[in-house]
Amino acid sequence: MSSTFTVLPLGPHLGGEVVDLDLSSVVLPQTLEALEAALIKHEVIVLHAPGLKPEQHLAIARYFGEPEVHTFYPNLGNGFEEITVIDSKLGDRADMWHHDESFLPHPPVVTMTHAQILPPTGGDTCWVSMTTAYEALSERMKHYLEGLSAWHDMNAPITAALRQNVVTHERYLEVVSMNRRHLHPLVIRHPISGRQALYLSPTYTTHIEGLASAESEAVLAYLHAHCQHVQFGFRHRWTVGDMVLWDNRSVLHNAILDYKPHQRRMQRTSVFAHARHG
Ligand SMILES: O=C(O)CCC(=O)C(=O)O
Repeated sequence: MSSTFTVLPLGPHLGGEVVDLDLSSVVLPQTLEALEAALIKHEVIVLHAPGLKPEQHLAIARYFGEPEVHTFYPNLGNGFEEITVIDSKLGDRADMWHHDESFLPHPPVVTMTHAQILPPTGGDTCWVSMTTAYEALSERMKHYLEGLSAWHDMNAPITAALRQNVVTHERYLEVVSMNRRHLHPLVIRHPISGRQALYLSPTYTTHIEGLASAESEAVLAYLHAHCQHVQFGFRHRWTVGDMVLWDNRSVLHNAILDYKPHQRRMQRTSVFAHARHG
């Protein structure tokens, strides 16, 4: 397959920088195919895309899946409802380790975020390779996790946010009334690469089905600590115009909130699996 760009690895396990990409080519099938191959391999890819137009943003998104119109974040509107705006000035934040919307039965497979306004310093995003974290476990531990499933619950972070006094009680009730939670295997297999990955997060995962509460807490605490080993991670310092794509089946992410009172504004789209990827 011929590609019109080069991918430089940003770390031994995850992260790839796409260089020499002609932005006018991002709508071409061979470019999209090569971007997908890079994403599957590197799990997170960084494109330098200042001036990327909303229609190009959506052309990339549509190749990877069915773009989501986000339930509660604002969007660009005017035909670009699938491009969500996450603006710190509106109080929006994502400083928590998570897979996107893992409380859904079929969570988004890929998310792409395009930096619009950045603070002078800070506001980096971090990712953890959950495939590498899984592969680093002992064979005995992998065997133990086989067949276990855990609940992912949207109520968990909103309850924490209420206790921290960073959301209103009305917002808390609104989220809780949606009652969004789902049971997912603790170890998933990527449908394209075939690699296995841990699938849990300290944000949404509440307990492991079938274990006593103390057992579940101990296993989850161990796995969360394991995933925090720095060698599984990658941190991106944004420049305006950067577009980062990540594969929610392979990585966890966390957007660091360390830049108040400055503004950070991103345009992002997450996509649900196309039928072709099951
Ligand atoms: O703003 C970021 O860097 C990532 C935010 C995030 O967690 C998301 O868009 O899902």
